[in-house]
Amino acid sequence: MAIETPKDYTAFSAETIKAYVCDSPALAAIVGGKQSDLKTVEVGDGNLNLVFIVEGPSGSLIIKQALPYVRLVGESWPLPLKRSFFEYHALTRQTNAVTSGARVPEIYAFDEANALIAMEFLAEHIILRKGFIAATIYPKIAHDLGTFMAQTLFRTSDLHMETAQKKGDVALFVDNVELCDITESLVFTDPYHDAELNSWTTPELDRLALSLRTDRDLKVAAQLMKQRFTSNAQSLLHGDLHSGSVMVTQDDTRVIDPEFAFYGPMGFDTGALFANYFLAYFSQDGHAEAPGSRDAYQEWLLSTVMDTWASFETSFRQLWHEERTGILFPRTLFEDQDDAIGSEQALTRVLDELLADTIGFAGTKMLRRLVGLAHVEDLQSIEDPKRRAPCEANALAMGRELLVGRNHFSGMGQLCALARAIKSRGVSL
Ligand code: SR1
Ligand code: MG
Repeated sequence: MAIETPKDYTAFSAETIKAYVCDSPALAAIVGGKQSDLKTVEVGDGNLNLVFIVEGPSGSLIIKQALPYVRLVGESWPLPLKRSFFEYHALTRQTNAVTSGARVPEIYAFDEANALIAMEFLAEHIILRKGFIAATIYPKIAHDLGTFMAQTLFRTSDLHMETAQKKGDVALFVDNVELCDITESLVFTDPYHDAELNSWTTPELDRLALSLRTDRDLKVAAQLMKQRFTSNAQSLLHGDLHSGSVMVTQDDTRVIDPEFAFYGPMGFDTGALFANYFLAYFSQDGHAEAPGSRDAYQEWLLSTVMDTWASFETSFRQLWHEERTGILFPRTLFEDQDDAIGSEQALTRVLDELLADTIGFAGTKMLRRLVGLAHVEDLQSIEDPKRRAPCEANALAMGRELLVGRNHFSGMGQLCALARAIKSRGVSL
């Protein structure tokens, strides 16, 4: 289906963005100087958008602009510009929802006609995924991301929000149709049939990749998770919370790029992050400078899995006790009747369900990065397919176990034990 691009939209270049910035009083005041003083570069390396760094004598900023098509594929795959509108509104809600831990960049301006957001340039930060590839330890990410997820997911849910506001917001974000459609196809369906844009390390991974299509338990599980994705408007999700959507320094963590935002199941965001921790884990053997040289880093990744969930749970429990002001599990049924045990029982049930969702979604998010359209740099940057394929085979085995066995894990410790066991026995190609 062709999507019409509005007439007043211009896709900028590193050169033409200079005049745009100078013509905007708010942006010109940040960068300072004249047009000829500005240094600009286009640095977008994601799948969808243009990203410009603009530096002037007084300051710098980032401009992220949506293209009317999928950058990764080209103009043959049109994609509406309105994703920028959803990203902007998700960023404002996340700004309000987070009071500690990871934050989103400061937003300077939103231009709906040009599908463009101007925001803080995080010059010192790098993309977390690149940090993982370089085996860099980030001591704060577990706390910061666990807290970010708990705060954004709890505070945009029926556990906290006023009902009219929540339903109004669900109605606003439900129009992010095309981005949801990408997820519905690319994450939940395409890996399990001969979708045109699928790819994998061939021929090494052929047998395992093709086995997904005849794995009945796996296909049913993937569709059950898809059903939870499409039919469960629990919270405002980031919608694409992988390690490429996180920027870090040693002491600061930021979450970027919520253009896939919509109201969906909490476990989709948490699952995405844990999937990417495990993808990073299995990729390390392909980056190891000598056998075993990344073992300690892999253990740090697993400790980060544990600590992120612990931080998420701690923060979620605190919000449950202090900010449960919405329509679900009202205090009138529990605390106001001196029934603290009932409140704890309900919280345990909610967290158990969330853990199972997290694990199931994590499984789908791992598998799609191994045999679907969009792969991850953790694995793609292992140049030798003979080294890459065993890492991918291990990750594929983990993804399958998580998806099919999602209701049978008691906690993140079991997932870490499974990851270690898969690494140590190695999956046959
Ligand atoms: C066609 S877009 C492919 C993927 O890139 C984004 O990061 C999302 O994960 C999407 O599924
Ligand atoms: Mg993105």
